[in-house]
Order: sequence, then C-alpha cells, then structure tokens
Amino acid sequence: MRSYDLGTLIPNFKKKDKIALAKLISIIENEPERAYEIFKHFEDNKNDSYIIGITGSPGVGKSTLTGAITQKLLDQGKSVGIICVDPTSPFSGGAFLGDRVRMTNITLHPNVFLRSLASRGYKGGISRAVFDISLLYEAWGMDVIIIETVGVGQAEFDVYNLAYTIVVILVPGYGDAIQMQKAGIIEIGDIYDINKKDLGGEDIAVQVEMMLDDTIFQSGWRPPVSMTDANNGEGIDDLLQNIWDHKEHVELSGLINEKKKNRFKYKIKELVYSKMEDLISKSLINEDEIDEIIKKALDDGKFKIYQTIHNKFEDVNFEIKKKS
Ligand SMILES: Nc1nc2c(ncn2[C@@H]2O[C@H](COP(=O)(O)OP(=O)(O)OP(=O)(O)O)[C@@H](O)[C@H]2O)c(=O)[nH]1
Ligand SMILES: [Mg+2]
Repeated sequence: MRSYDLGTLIPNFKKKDKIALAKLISIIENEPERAYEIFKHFEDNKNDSYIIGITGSPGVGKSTLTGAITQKLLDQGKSVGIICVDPTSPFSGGAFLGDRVRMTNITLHPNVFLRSLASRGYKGGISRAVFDISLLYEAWGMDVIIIETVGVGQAEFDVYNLAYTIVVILVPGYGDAIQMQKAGIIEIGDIYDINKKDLGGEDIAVQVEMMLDDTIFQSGWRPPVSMTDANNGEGIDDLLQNIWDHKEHVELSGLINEKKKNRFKYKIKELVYSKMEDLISKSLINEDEIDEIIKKALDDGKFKIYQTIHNKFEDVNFEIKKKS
C-alpha cells in the first residue's frame, strides 16, 4: 500500500489540518517503518504534552469521563489529543462507534482529535502505535494527551508506561477490596475515581481509602480518591484538580524525568527487538528457502514439513556453534 504523499501532508499538518493528522496517523499505524520519514520534519519542534492514562474495566465510563474532562480542558483553552485503545472486542466496530457517540460534540472542536485503536494486530504491538500517535500529537502541539485503555493484559500494561498520570476508574458494585488487590489495581493508580456515583459507590470509596491507607508510597504521593457522575458532569472539577496536583507532584519531585525516560525506553526496546527479529529471521532463512520448504511439503507430503525444518535448523545450530 503506497498511501499518501508526505510532501503535502506535512505542511498541511503544520497548518493544523485535521485531515492531514488523520492520514499521518494511518501511515504510522499501517507502515510503522515510515515514522522516521514523518518525524524528521519535526526535529526543531519543542512541544511537550502532558500525558494522562485513564484505565478501568469495560463499561466503567472511561470514554464518558474522557469526554467530560476534555470539555473542561477545552473551556480552559487547551488542546487535547485522545487515543482510545479498544477494549475487549476484536470486532471493534461497536466500540469505536461507542467512543465516537460518547464524544461526538467534543471531537467536532478544532482543538480535539480522537483516534481509536483495536488492541491487536499492530506490528510492534499496541504500545508502539500508542507511542507513535502520542508523539504525533506532541508534534501537533497538543497540550494534553489522554490515553484510554482497559486495565487488563500485558499490552495495556505497557501503555501505563507511556503516561505520566494514571487514573484508575472504579464503579459501584465492582467487588471487594481483595478482588481489587488481586487485579493489581491498587498498585497502578496515581488517582482513583469512583464513577457512576449516581448509583452509589460510597462503600467502594471507603474501601479504596482504607487500602491506600495501608500502603506505603515510596514516591511520597498518596493517591487521592474522587467520585464522579460522568453523564451529568458531576465531580469532574475535583478529578481534574487531582490530576493537576499529581502533575505538580511529578514535576516538582523530578519524577517526570523518570517517566519521560521510561516512555522512551519502551520505544527504543521495541525498535531494537523488531530490528533484531528482522535481522535474525532474515539471516536464518530467506524467502527463497521458505518457498523451497513449502514446495517440498506440497510435493512430497505436508507431514514432511517438520522434518525439513528440523534438518534446516540442525544446519543452523551447527553454524552458530561453529562461530561461537
Ligand atoms: N449511571 C451512570 N452511567 C454512566 C456514567 N458514566 C458513564 N455511564 C454509562 O456507562 C456506559 C459505558 O460508558 P463508557 O464511557 O462507554 O464506558 P467505557 O469505560 O469507556 O467503556 P469501554 O470503552 O467499552 O470499556 C454508558 O452507557 C454510559 O452512559 C455515570 O456516571 N453514571
Ligand atoms: Mg470506552
């Protein structure tokens, strides 16, 4: 797929054309090796966005909250780039639509951009795509980036390393403290928010407070707990204040530098691993050899495929042993 011409996309992006932004994200998603061609046009760009991660089980109201927070930020004149990592379904249509429907009014605003990503099928993994898109949002000049993810699985876990403030969303009826501890939830949050407070939630807020009281926080930051009703915009100011307080804490304590380093570390490792994979697989077996094995398997019987591969790697092991 030869997609778009960077010669026109980059100048349009620099003129804040959202279509150019959308197309550049598509390039980054589908042809990650072209990220280099894109980002070399921004080498003198010094923008730093503040990156917030919003996580929680499916349906707790992450998108609705993201919408409500974004609206407040817009009212304060800030620009916001949103990345929604599509939760559970590999058939993402429904969820994508859900994100859009819940955030329609804000995404029409010139200072907001939203991209939903399915959590599977990315070369280099979802964190690669999230990193690259966040970098593009920084190039755009976004003040704030919000990454929404469902808090399960390694892929999502990696995403936490890309944000500076992690907000964990819980809801009434989530379960008890033991479940929360088992899920590792209590370790990852910088801020806890009990959403859907219109449905109750005092009990869970008390449980979370108690658990936090029992925990020692090395960084000196004791996560605050807020309660919101995202549908009606209640409690959003408190939540946002907690986010800014945490931002201030990480900036004043210098922790922000660690977090920034961490973010880039992930990127560098991923680049190195994918390069290595490429080099190693190419040096062990080339396309002609693969074709040859396939032909043999098809001609001589498919069950021989393992024998042929086994023989092939016997040679390789021998080669490596000889060299080492
Ligand atoms: N009663 C109540 N419902 C809410 C509240 N916030 C969100 N909802 C509803 O909860 C449902 C799920 O909201 P979403 O914002 O899509 O939740 P999500 O966590 O982004 O969901 P996934 O991305 O699918 O995991 C929707 O029907 C919302 O209208 C709230 O504060 N109170
Ligand atoms: Mg959502």
